[in-house]
Amino acid sequence: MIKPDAVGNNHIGPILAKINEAGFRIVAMKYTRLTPELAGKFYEVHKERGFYNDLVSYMSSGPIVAAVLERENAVESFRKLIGATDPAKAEPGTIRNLFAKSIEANAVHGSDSDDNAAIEGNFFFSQMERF
Ligand code: 3AN
Repeated sequence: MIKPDAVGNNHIGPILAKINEAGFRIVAMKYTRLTPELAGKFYEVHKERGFYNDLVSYMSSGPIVAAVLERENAVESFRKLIGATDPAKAEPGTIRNLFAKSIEANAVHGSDSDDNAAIEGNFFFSQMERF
């Protein structure tokens, strides 16, 4: 997912270019906006964390881009490409190092396991929308 800060700052194009250059295939993609209810559902695993309410309002504050990506070893490779959750700690050249503003407004989301990638892909896309 490309988050509201990155969409609002016109970083969709440069981020997609980085994703393509790193060898990912985009198999589904949409520009949309999460309602607070949907953002709350997407981040349900973080419900007990102190930052949950802020995260939900932030993630529903503007449009996002959701995509399903394919590549060998995709989850690990993508997390390497995006860098650490806190952009101040993200390696130079990573997407969060280049485009993120803060630990909350951190430009992109990546699934943390193959199982969650399947769940999160199904959250945004039906079978018909994947190629
Ligand atoms: P990642 O996105 O790197 O997998 P998670 O899953 O631990 O990180 O956190 C999910 C999202 O919650 C992050 N992308 C970020 O927007 C937000 N977040 C995580 N930790 C914090 C924090 N300490 N303060 C504010 N927001 C946070």
